[in-house]
Amino acid sequence: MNNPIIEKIEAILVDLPTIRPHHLSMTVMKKQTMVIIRLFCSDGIEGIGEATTIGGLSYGEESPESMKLNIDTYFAPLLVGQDATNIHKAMFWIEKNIKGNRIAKSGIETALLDTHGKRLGVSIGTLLGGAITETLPVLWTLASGNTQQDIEEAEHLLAIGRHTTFKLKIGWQAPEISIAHVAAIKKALGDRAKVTVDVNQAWDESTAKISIAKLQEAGIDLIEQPIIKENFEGLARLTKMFTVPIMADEALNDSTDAFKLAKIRGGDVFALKIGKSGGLHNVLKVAAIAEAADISLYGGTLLEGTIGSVASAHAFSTLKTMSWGTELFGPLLLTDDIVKTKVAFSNASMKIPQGPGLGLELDLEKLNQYKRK
Ligand code: MUC
Ligand code: MG
Repeated sequence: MNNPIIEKIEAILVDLPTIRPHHLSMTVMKKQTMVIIRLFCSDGIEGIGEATTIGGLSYGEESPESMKLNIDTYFAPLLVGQDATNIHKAMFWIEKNIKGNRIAKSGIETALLDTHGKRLGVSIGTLLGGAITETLPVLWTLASGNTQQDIEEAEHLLAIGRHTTFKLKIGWQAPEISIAHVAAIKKALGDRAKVTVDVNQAWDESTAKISIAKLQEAGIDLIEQPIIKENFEGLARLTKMFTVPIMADEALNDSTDAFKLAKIRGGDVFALKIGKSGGLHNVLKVAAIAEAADISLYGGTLLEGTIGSVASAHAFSTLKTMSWGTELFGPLLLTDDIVKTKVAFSNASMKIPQGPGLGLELDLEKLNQYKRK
């Protein structure tokens, strides 16, 4: 019997507004652009995937527009006609012929896993060997750009029990202003919430030394990517210098980075992201290196919508321990969704859909409404 083949791949740019401006050190987001992938197979099964980055080209080397162009021009011709049931073989073929483009690769792998899960009637977590959990802790990022508004947002989310950990995006203002902002929020929330910060590479190493000391003093729980991603040794020096844990985010993409960082302990915690690593299988390789080096795990996001967030959740659900929880709140930052049943967030966690594949269904009307014309 012949296995079903991949017949067609579509990459669709979808623009969804955010619920409020989201301030990061490199950009202010007022909308998110997702690349939604539809992968059609000869047995009539369609799989979906998502390739999403932050702020056009301000976060990394792939933009939504470049991902669509590269999927249409390079990925699709390589995949059409290939066995739709052999994900490792399809991804090996892509890897052999396409350099970089890890976020696009992650979206494609997600769509392949979704089709195969639907075909076999099992979730992606099951396809990956089995999920250890059906829920994951999820924090919320406070990034309105205004200290008082952030406090009010956190108070509201604490009151309704949706989140108990808050990540603050800093580094877009002078260090002393950023630190005063963080200290004010931590003081207001006290022991009722954990507070972490993400500097998104904004400081040089000497600024980081002075500033992290103050953040540690203010009771901050975790410091994410304080310095430029290339400075692995600096990350190792900061990790050694402070009690407050340091997390590698932009410095860490695939398992090669993970190995280099683990060898010098560049970070106490690794931020896992399927997009950074080039897919679900690859992110689990990063996790394996972290586990071997006794480096803690954190489930990161590139602010994907529901499809990318659920794909990440399926991968993370197969890990033994995610000590620092996840930040898979992307769908909650958007004003609307393009899937029929939204994912449930409550008690500071996400309930991972358990249906076949991703466990999601595209809402074609919504897709059409938000699709870039
Ligand atoms: C990042 O750098 O971690 C995660 C949460 C958020 O607000 O931005 C992202 C990206
Ligand atoms: Mg980060």
